[in-house]
Amino acid sequence: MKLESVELRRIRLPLVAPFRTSLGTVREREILLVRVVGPDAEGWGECVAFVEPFYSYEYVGGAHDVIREHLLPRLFGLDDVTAELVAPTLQGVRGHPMAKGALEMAILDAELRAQRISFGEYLGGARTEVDCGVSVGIHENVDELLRTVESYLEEGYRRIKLKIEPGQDIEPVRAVRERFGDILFQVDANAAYTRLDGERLAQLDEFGLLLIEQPLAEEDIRGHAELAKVVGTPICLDESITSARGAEDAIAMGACRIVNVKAGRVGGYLEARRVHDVCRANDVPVWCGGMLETALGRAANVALAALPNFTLPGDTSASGRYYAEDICEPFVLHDGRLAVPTGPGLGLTPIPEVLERVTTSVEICRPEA
Ligand code: OSB
Ligand code: MG
Repeated sequence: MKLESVELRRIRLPLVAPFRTSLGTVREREILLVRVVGPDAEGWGECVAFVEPFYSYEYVGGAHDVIREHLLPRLFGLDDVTAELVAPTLQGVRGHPMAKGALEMAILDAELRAQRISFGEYLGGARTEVDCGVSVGIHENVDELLRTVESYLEEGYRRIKLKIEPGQDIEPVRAVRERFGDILFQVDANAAYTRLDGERLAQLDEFGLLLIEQPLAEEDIRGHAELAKVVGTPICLDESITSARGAEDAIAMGACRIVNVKAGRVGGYLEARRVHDVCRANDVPVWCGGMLETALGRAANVALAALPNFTLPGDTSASGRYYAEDICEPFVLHDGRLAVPTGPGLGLTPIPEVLERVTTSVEICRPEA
């Protein structure tokens, strides 16, 4: 496909409730959407960067800028752009995986729509629906936390993940475990601990957690390997895993026994599938992470989560966990699961009236004449 134009659209969506992590609190999402247009197909991508560079160095304004100034000129130069060509073509631009991943997603959507193949089929999905967990923010007050968790369990979520940080860890975990018994339960620290916190984190062992996600800094692979010697709960990496090769190395060094896969973090769904593949070859289970996506990004995540080595429930929650009104037909939980879309490409597109209402800016980019 020759790219004719690319629309960079910014939208703003309030979250149904503030989401507090050790990195900060998110109250609303400002999201960059990408629409690519070719001669006989168009496709949509969602950039998972947040408005502030708090999860990684990427942020929505920077992603928008690097796409316009550095990534699109390279893609406009190709006579026949395919999703497979995006990463190799953009290799000369260092970093910016979320920006690159959004473009690859849009191009893959356009390509698969034209071929009438779904994301799930293309990626190699092994199931028609996926088990869903939910990520629960840090709550100041244990009673409120228990009420939040209870309502998610009543909705049918199959796994609870609790955000933790030093001082907001042992007691909330104990309270949830005591109240709700034998549920699938894990925690995510978003790099809030240091190498000196081994003893504190080992105190979580008695609660039978599935995993501890990203306790230490993104760069600290060795620290995670050291931690794994004193903490019995399996360590899972999120921020640290930025490529399939990095995943292979982290596993070889004993830094993680489980991997959280987020396509945006590794530069797109094709690299995400490679992360899945190397983990599978190493008998390391993976699960699908989330970045508070709209239904657009969620559709791709749910397709990814259908691959065979996604054996743990993901942060693939229903639309209603995030947004009162989603930009596409919402994902609804059935018996703790979401259905993998079956239509061509992502299988859904934004609802025009809703999209217009939440849009804050639109920029159209075209190849130079
Ligand atoms: O670390 O997984 C994370 C949200 C924003 C940034 C980072 C993370 C998260 C979540 C929420 O945990 C996952 C979701 O429900 O989309
Ligand atoms: Mg995480």
